[in-house]
Amino acid sequence: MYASVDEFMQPVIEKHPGETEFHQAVREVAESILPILPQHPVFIEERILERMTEPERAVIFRVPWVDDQGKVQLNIGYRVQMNSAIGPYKGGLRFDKSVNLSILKFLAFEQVFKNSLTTLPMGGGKGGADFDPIGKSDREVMRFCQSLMTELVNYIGPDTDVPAGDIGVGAREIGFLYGQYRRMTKKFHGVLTGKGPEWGGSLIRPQATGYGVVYFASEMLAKNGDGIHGKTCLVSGAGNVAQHAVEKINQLGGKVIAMCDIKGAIYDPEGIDEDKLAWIKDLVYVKRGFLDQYAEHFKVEFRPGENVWQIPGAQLAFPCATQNELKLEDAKALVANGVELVCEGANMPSTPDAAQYLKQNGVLFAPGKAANAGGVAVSCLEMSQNAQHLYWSKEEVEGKLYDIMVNIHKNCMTTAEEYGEDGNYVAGANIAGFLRVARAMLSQGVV
Ligand code: NDP
Ligand code: 2IT
Repeated sequence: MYASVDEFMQPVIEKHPGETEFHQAVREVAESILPILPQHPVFIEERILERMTEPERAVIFRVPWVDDQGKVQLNIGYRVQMNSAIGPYKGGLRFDKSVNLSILKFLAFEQVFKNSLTTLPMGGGKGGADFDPIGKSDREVMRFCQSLMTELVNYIGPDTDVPAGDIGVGAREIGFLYGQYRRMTKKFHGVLTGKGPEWGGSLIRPQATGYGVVYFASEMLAKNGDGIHGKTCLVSGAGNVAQHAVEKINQLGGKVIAMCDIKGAIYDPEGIDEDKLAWIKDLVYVKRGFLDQYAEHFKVEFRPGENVWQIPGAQLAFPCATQNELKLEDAKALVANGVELVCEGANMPSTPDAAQYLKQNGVLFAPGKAANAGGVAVSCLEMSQNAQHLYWSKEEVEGKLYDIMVNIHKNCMTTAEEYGEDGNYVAGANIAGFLRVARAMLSQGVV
């Protein structure tokens, strides 16, 4: 047994040098799991946590493509297949210029615990490329997706590994990827999720992550007899997760006064209502524009290069953009401004010191791997529908999503309580996610 988290981390850092995001994600889980291992000596004996920190497989490949000027462009493609003890690898693809192996390993690692929490049969994986979609034409995105899939096709399948969207990968990209997969394999089946509703996509999948995050926050507040109604909120990001979080907050009677993207933040004290949100959806997905245009159009304040966390007047905060976007100084501003709850829509958006500061100062804090699991959960519902060759109604899927989020919340709470960490959603999520995968790995031997 390890004397400290540092001792556990030492070989992880030595074997995966320079992968800071991956180290951060593993350390956060180790902090929750190492203290409970003495209650499960067989997991120590069988080195379950050590095995979980090593990907089953990671592939890296060249993605060449030709731009609109006829020039050859080159990107790096990846698929990290982290753990398949409880089901086929499942997790998104990210296209962003920051993508590297460390980021995808952290995301794949988080995905293992998240997918376990859903209680559905999904292992964890993640992939993507250092491709920057900003400023690329539809044709360029299509050629890139076709080139990426020409290699990725070798590693995926409906019972092997089922990718989906993430940052920079939405309906357009999933369409191009699916088209190339179908052309190469001559198969029409559920190999990707987040597909269009006409060709196998589940209703509510686009909304699922954002809606699920807000359902999770509602459950956290309901514990104290409170709710979203009448609350003022900050939401970072302006993409898939952020937009649908705003939509659900509005539906439940809350008000969102700020959002942001890579160019900066908008501050709209009157609230981003349904009509303004529809304008943002068109801006982001049709015009491929940025929020500075919202500020200009609706005559509200734009804060160039800033995030939303310094903006006063809110009680609830939803980080829905990217990893490490909420830093210690932001956490301090949130506490000083009276924020009561931080519910993570993005994966690992709070830095470790920020998360600790929020918890120490009495802010209700939910980690992404629990709160944003609604997206992958509905992805699994999409796989079920595809396997049965039928579609479920919007109401049916949203009802199942709601039940799943309520259950994840309950599981995090009761597990935290059981292990003496009452009210600690981070410990509850890590332990509950770990136990299911650990038991499956134990049953399946040293593989
Ligand atoms: P999108 O690409 O749809 O949106 C991402 C948003 O975040 C964009 O508005 C983008 O701005 C902004 N953003 C990205 N990087 C930065 C940055 N460095 N600084 C400021 N803003 C930034 O992605 P998603 O909404 O799908 O994903 C958001 C987060 O949620 C990610 O952490 C993802 O891993 C996580 N997630 C996603 C799920 C899903 O189903 N899609 C499921 C669970 C988690 P701009 O457009 O200007 O680049
Ligand atoms: O981080 C995530 O959970 C996702 N990007 C969604 C994964 C999925 O397979 O739907």
